[in-house]
Amino acid sequence: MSLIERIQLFHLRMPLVSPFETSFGSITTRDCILLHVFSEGASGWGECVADRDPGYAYETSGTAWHILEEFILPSIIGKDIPNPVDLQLQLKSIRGHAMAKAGLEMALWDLTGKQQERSVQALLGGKAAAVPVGVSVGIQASPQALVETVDKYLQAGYQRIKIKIKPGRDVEDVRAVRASFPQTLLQVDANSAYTISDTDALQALDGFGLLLIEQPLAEDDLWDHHRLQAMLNTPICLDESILSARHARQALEMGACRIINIKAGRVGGLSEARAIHDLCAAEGVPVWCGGMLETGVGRAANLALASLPQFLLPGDISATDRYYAEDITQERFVLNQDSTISVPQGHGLGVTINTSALKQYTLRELDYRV
Ligand code: NPQ
Ligand code: MG
Repeated sequence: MSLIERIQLFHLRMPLVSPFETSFGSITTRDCILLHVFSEGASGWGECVADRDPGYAYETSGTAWHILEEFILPSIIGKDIPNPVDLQLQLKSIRGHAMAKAGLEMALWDLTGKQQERSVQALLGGKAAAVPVGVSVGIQASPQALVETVDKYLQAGYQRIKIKIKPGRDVEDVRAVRASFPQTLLQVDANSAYTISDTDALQALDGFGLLLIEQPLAEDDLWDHHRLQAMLNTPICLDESILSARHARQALEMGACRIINIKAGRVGGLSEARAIHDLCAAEGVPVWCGGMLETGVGRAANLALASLPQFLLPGDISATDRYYAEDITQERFVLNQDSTISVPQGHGLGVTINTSALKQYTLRELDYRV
């Protein structure tokens, strides 16, 4: 790469096309921070996926802004970072805050791709021209309403459905969807809403032919996931619990899961995400790409990542219109006939910013220079 001369931050708030409800709450807007890094005439964009509220993870757009402004940007401005994979080491003295770090790293991947006239897909080592995707469906008013929503997404062409569950809204929801769609690829995500004493409720899901049960227990609880996995036939997939390649190795050694959801933001960037992918490839463990309701910037990065060969299950990378009526990239991602989305082939992430849309959704900005 080259000398980091200037970094702009944009705190955005984007309206969602419909409310999204999970075990941790319901939202109608999505916050994120876009980063724009300048170096010797080139620039790159990245997205920090922390949201306004600490529902999915402890990081928020507020904490990420603080950590970026006070610690991360001062430690890299004016520095030469030859390769995005060097960033983790450079930021080693800043503990935690994976999403803040990952946002910057994504911008460095985009910048590097632009400088080298290569796609981020090629830089990461991905090959597939398009990747299989599914849709994540929030908790609906009733099981009947859920069936109608699922039907709408199946009509739109999604071949894999994930439904959000929580205690009291699990087996009847799954039963209703299964009764209407016996053959559909189906999985559930609890976002840590259960404890090991809810094993009965989770075992009740075992007979529905689910692809996986995602993150049933607490994020800091690999051990009880191991105990639960031993009592389930359905594979457990970990999301929130896996914050590094080391966690992934330990979870697999422990038998805490059989599948891993990879999100670059959760693990501190695309480099660590690729390291988890490589570990799982060596172990023969399937992975898939999670989603964080990204704008076109983060969506492009997810597509590049999900084109690596061990991404064997469909990703939570839906078409732009599943989340946003208007996006801040000029490109909109659409679902192909075969439930895939094409991987951008332009230099870097392969997206361009719609500056008027960016301006429209910006709550605050920061211009940081040497
Ligand atoms: C998951 N994503 O796999 C997450 C959860 C999630 C697509 O299901 C704002 C910020 C809203 C982060 C909603 C999907 C969110 C969010 C859901 C993360 O667990
Ligand atoms: Mg999840």
